[in-house]
Amino acid sequence: MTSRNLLRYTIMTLPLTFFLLLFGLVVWPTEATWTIERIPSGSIITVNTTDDELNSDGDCSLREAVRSANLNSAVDGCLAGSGADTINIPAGTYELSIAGNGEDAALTGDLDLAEDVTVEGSTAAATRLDASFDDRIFHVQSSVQATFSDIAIIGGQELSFGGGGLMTNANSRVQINDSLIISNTARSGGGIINAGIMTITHSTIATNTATIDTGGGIVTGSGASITLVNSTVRNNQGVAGGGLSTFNGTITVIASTISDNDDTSPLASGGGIRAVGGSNISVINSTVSGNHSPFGGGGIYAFSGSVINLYNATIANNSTDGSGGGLNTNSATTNMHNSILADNSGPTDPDCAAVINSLGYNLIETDTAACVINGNQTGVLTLVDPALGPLQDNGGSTYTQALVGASPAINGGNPAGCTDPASQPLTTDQRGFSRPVGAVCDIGAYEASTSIYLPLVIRE
Ligand SMILES: [Ca+2]
Ligand SMILES: [Ca+2]
Ligand SMILES: [Ca+2]
Ligand SMILES: [Ca+2]
Repeated sequence: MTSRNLLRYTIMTLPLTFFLLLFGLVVWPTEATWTIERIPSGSIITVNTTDDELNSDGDCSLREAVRSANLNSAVDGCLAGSGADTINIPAGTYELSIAGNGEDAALTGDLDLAEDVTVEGSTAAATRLDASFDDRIFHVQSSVQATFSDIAIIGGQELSFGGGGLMTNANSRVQINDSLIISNTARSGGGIINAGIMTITHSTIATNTATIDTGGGIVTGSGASITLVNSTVRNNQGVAGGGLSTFNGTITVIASTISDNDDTSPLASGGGIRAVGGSNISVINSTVSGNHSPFGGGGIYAFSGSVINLYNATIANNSTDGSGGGLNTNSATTNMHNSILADNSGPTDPDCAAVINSLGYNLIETDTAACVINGNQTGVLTLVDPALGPLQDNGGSTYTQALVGASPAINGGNPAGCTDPASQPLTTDQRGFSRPVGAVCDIGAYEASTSIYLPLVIRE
């Protein structure tokens, strides 16, 4: 093994080592065996000071509220918790300052959630949680069900472990709605490290950094899963897997955009999404655009037994200095249906260094020798430009790349209908606009209409 290959091998196995240490001894339940005894819904605990404190001055800080919810008893001026409580956090900036990493009772450092709870802000723009110590902001412990809504988690840092903004333990179930996870930093999973079942809707994960390992935005562990719906993962940086990364986990991207994420190691792969060790990735009605990786797979990289399902995906404008600007897979299965792989860049194989199992009706612009298209060739277009517009607001809650002019992707989809991997019809495009327009749906995440969407409307 040359020193270059040894370094590459080391980089590639770092996440494996890390996750075996993290999750290797955990036994994961299947969906069929999953049971959680729901505890009764509890109190509404309203925070009434922005100070980070645990004292007896008569008010209710966020830390005191978390302790009330965990202990089901009154802590300082907070209402006593009583089961699955709701913590209300009014508009304001809450700077966490009581330091103490590695503690799990919400006494110091991160706010540890030990019992089912809902954490509700006012809006993500108005309720801002920040940290000025070396620890993340929230830690959801094993088997806890937690919902976060309308908050911004900003500036957490966890430099010895993972999850700068949020960490979840095994068997947790977490829902994040209408929130921002921004500018957090960690060794692994700059924004989030997830070991449970997580769903994120109408939220943005942006400008987070993984300093030593993978997953600038989000890292998902072995047996864990993350589902993104109407959400954006953008401008994150990791050593590898700049946007999202998993080892033997599941990532499902629905009506969402993964954009402008980057890898910092020259030998790293997977700028937008990185999947290794038998992972399962689905990108449905979604856009992967503008991501970069030095070594390969600027958009998506998959390795060692992973499965990728691309259904009405648009994978465009990603880049690499190595091979496979859009897509790079090795010993992985890549199923592709009604999807666009175009306008990516790289020195040898701009769009693809992969063996694709076509399910028909794909547009793959640059069909080089390293980009093998097996499977169903019906409706497969190569060596044509899809005429994509720039990634921008075209309506809906996420940015998309419109089909402009006489794009060959328009009405190029499967005449039997655009579907998800479970063969369920996709009745809207990524933006939520009706699909199909006309008799046949379009290839990719965007369904062109006969009228042009104008983001700015000036009324008389
Ligand atoms: Ca107090
Ligand atoms: Ca409680
Ligand atoms: Ca903790
Ligand atoms: Ca703590």
